[in-house]
Amino acid sequence: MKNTVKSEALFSEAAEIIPGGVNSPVRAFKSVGLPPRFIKSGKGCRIVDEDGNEFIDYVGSWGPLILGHANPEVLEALDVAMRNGTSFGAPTRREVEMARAITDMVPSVEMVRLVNSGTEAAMSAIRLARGYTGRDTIIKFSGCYHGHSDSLLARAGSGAATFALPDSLGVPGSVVQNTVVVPYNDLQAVEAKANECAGRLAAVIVEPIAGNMGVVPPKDGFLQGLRDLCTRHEALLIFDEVITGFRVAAGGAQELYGVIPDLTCLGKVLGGGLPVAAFGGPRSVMEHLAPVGEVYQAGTLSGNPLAVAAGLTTLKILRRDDPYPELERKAARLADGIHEVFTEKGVVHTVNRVGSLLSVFFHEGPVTCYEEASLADRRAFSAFFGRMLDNGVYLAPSPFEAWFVSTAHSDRDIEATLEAARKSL
Ligand code: KE4
Repeated sequence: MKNTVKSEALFSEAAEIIPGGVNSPVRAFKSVGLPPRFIKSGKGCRIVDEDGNEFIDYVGSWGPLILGHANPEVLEALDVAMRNGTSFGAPTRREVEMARAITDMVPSVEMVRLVNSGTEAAMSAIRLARGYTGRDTIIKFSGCYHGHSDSLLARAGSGAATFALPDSLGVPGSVVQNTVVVPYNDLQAVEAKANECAGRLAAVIVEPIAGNMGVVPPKDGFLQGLRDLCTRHEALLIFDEVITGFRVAAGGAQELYGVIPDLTCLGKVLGGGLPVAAFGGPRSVMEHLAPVGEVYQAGTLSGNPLAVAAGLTTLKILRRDDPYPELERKAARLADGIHEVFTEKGVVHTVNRVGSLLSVFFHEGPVTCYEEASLADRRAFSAFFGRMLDNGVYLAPSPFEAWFVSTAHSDRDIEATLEAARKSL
């Protein structure tokens, strides 16, 4: 058991003045039943907590740090940018460069609007889709998370009911009655609901590779099926690529699978660890946004010069170095090694992986939707998580999250992780 004195003292002080002691619930380690570690610093693929414990980090700020912590080029870009001021509330050259980089890299994006979080990106994309189509109903998938805007905090309604139920207190039933929730990877279910909503369907929003129920890849034909369905219904297909964008390929899942959505939400890697997110698509749709069109959306710090400097440098490095083959090789080694160790120890498990995104389920599998992911053994996961922490590996503190491999994870780090897994099991 590592020394956690300072983290625990900070946690009890924080809990008096910040709800749950954290500024985002998943950080509280509630689902693993441990006090969270307060992180002091990060460098490369490693982080150090307030008690001086060092960990190999697979959270990477929940996805943004594809280049690892404190990447020297990103820090240099921030240093230069901040000396010219931190924010103007006016257009800047760098925002044009960022928009150009996004439209060059993401196949479906001709025009893009920067925002500050994935929540804003998804919320705004939904409003744009409703404004563009003049329709209200949206379809989302159980186990997919698109941030915490009201109409997306919805869970499947009971039985055959078409409308969804709120997935949080404070969300009026009236708001989510235009949201339909269906199981991921179930094309028949989507077809049936879409036919029920015919003429009222504004959009289908999907994580093209699910990352919020653990990693769940799309079944063959699922994404293309959604594409065809939306075209038939004259509804917009929205890919929430906040996790997958620039992560599984330079052009995200839409490049990897060759399926073109109408709108794309981006974030995480886009900001390189600072708050940048975005949504974009064809000019014909995006021009419905204020101040050109009638769909309102705004943000004081959208396109912030420091955040954009970090994000733009991250994108430039990804385009210059093309790290994807290396990320694939290292993440494959990690996934295969985990499979070997779990099999050696006789522990029931399934490993799902796409590129440098992976998850381990304490479940025999296959895991193709939330209903299956939720059958995994949470106690076993919690025990494994705690032992890995003791053995110097910092995993996402939830069985419904992804492990992220970065360019900063060396082969030695991967082997050390596998050794830690062997000891932990
Ligand atoms: P943010 O508002 O947290 O920046 O992004 C929301 C969001 C949108 N879309 C997808 C696919 C996402 O994964 C997220 C946020 N992901 C969570 C965990 N996977 C971030 C961690 C947290 O909530 O603290």
